[in-house]
Parts: sequence; C-alpha cells; structure tokens
Amino acid sequence: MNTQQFGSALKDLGFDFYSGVPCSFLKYLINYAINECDYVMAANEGDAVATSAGAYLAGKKSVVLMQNSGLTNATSPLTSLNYSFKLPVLGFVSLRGEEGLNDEPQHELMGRITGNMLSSMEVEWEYLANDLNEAKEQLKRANQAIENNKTFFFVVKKGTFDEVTLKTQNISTTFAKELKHSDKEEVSPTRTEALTAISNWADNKTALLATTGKTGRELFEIEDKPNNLYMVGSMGCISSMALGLALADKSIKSVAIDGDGAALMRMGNFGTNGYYHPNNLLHILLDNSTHDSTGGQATISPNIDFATVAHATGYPVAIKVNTLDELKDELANWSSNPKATFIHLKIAKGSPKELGRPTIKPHEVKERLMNFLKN
Ligand SMILES: Cc1ncc(C[n+]2csc(CCOP(=O)(O)OP(=O)(O)O)c2C)c(N)n1
Repeated sequence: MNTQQFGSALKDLGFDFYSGVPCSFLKYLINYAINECDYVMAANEGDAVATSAGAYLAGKKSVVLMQNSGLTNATSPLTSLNYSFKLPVLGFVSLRGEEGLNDEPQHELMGRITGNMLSSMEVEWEYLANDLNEAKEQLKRANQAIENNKTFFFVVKKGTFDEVTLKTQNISTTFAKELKHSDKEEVSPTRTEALTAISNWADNKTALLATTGKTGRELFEIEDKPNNLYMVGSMGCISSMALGLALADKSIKSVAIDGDGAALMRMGNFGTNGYYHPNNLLHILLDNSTHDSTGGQATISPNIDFATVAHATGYPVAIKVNTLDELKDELANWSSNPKATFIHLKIAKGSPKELGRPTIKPHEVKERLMNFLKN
C-alpha cells in the first residue's frame, strides 16, 4: 500500500510520535516516521515501548515499530507497564518467519508464535491489510482500542508498504559535556532521606517517576502527590519513560528516579537519553548496590562508575554526588540551569521496616498524573 498515505491517515488520527527499532519489513513506515514525525531511535524494543508510553502521558498518541524478534524484549513493559497502567500504544510488528516465506532460521519459531504471543499478552491485534482503504478501516478499530486505553498491534507481512525514501538523518553528537565527581567522603544517606530531599524539591511543574520496587513504595509513603508515578514491573524502563515524557511536553520537568539493578538491566537507554538529551530530563540514580526489593542480593554496581558511563553516552551533565547536601545543591542547580542531567548517589541498603505499598492503583496513578500534566 501507499506508505505515505497510510502515514498521513495515522497522523490524521493524531499518531505522530514514534519510537522503535528497525525491521526490513517495516523500513518504509519507519522512513516515513523519521521523515515526517517525531521518531526516537530506541536501543531496544522494550525501551521504545516505555518511551512511547511516556509520550502518551503527555497526551501524545504514540506508535512503536519493531521486528517480531524484538517482541520478546518488549514483553516486560507490554505486560507490566502498558497493561497495568492502562497506557496504550499502537504497535507495528513484522512477521519475519511467516510460514512459506523460507525466511532465516532464527525467525522460524517467532514467526509461528507472534500472533499467539500478542494474544497471550491480551493485546488486541490484526494482520495489517495490503489495501489502503481496508487498512484505514483497520486503523479506525485500532484507534478505538487506544481511546479505550488498550494497546493495539498490527502484524505486518513482507511487502506491505511501498517505498519511501529516507531523507538524510542529521545525527548530532553532544558537545560541551560536563563530568563531575565529588571529592567529599561518601556518606550514603538512606533512600528515605534522598527521596525526601527530591520530593521536597519537586515543584508543581515536576513529574517524579520512581523505579519499580521499594523506590516507588517509599516515595508513596513519604508523600503521595499527583505528579508522582510509582512504577510497577517494567524494570529498567523508568528513564526511557521519562525521556518520552520530556520530549512530548517541554513545559514539564521530567525526573526519573532509578535503581542500580534497574539501570543496569537496560543500560542501552543511557545512550538514547544522552542522544536526545532534552533540557527537561533529569535522571537520578539512587544506588544501594543491591536488589533491595527482592531481598538485598548484591548487584555489580560497585564495579561501575555510572557518572562516567552517562558522560560517555552523551548526557550533557553527569555528576557523582556523595552527600545529601550535594544532591540538594545539584537539584537546585538543575532548576536554575536545566540541561539533560544524570546524578549518581550511593545510598545505604535497606528500607523502613513497615513499608507499605501504594494504595492507589497503577491506572489511577496514571490518570491522576495525566490530569496534572494537562493543567
Ligand atoms: C524483568 C524483571 N526482573 C526481575 C524483577 C524482580 N525485581 C523487582 S525489583 C528488583 C530489584 C531492583 O533493583 P534496584 O533497581 O537496584 O532497586 P532496589 O530494589 O535496590 O530498590 C527485581 C530484581 C522484575 N520486577 N522485573
């Protein structure tokens, strides 16, 4: 079908924010998205889903594009972020390994189970038609699902889209990068102290997105506010989500509060965050060197200089702070001179003994945050 016209039909329905990882079956739709819309080059498909979900928080109808081999990577956010928070995205997944195609061996099994996988994840889906008029009818159904807060996927067979030439992509690199390591002694405050400082600092133009596990639970206990989001599941996705929000709404300060285990799980997103580096993105890593939420098992974080990694992956500002006062100073600095920034703070292991869980449901948190962002 005519890709340009299909893309325009998507745009007419309000879909103009894309993120994904390329597949040759989808290349012309991707070329269209890069040429004509906002397209975030994600490091992997799960990050693409999280970034699109973040953009949706700011009211953008968003699209993810992926090869079916990448559906596996996207499974964690599709099942625990989009599903739990009722955060819909429109997906296009290729059908590599379709029966009879004689495709590469690595696509054989995925080709057979792509539809079943989507159904198992309770994602509504259809094979995308070759005919534009038919496809436009399908888009209406997909749009209906999205408007009912349900993710919808199209499974795309080989040769569905006609050619769109990719315009030159200007890949810019970040210059004038700043890397700072505190020379003070490492104090390792508690997470409660660090989160209290962050929560007290956050004004009513700031969204605090807290990573899964005890970080979200503690933030909820410290102060439950409409500009907070407590991630459940989707481990490692918080900064990709914050990126989507920051790109989609420049008027909001989008703050990801990450954990070391989570950050390590999807570290490719450091590169994407660094590449796009919107001024309104702040990525704070509270590093207790453990998987605290699952019993305090060690992570490999003591071996990693996260600020240097963030610097090397393109964050304009990357800082290692060692005390609570330094954290507060850097938060204040960012408020007065916002640039995409990464802050690393070592914190103590452990949480308050009687730690509850958010009593508000994930989808209520989302609805509340979206209302907050609208006003
Ligand atoms: C994909 C995935 N694997 C494992 C888990 C189980 N899990 C939940 S929280 C957590 C630890 C996260 O560690 P970190 O980000 O350092 O935060 P902390 O628990 O220390 O606060 C793990 C392993 C999960 N939720 N998702």
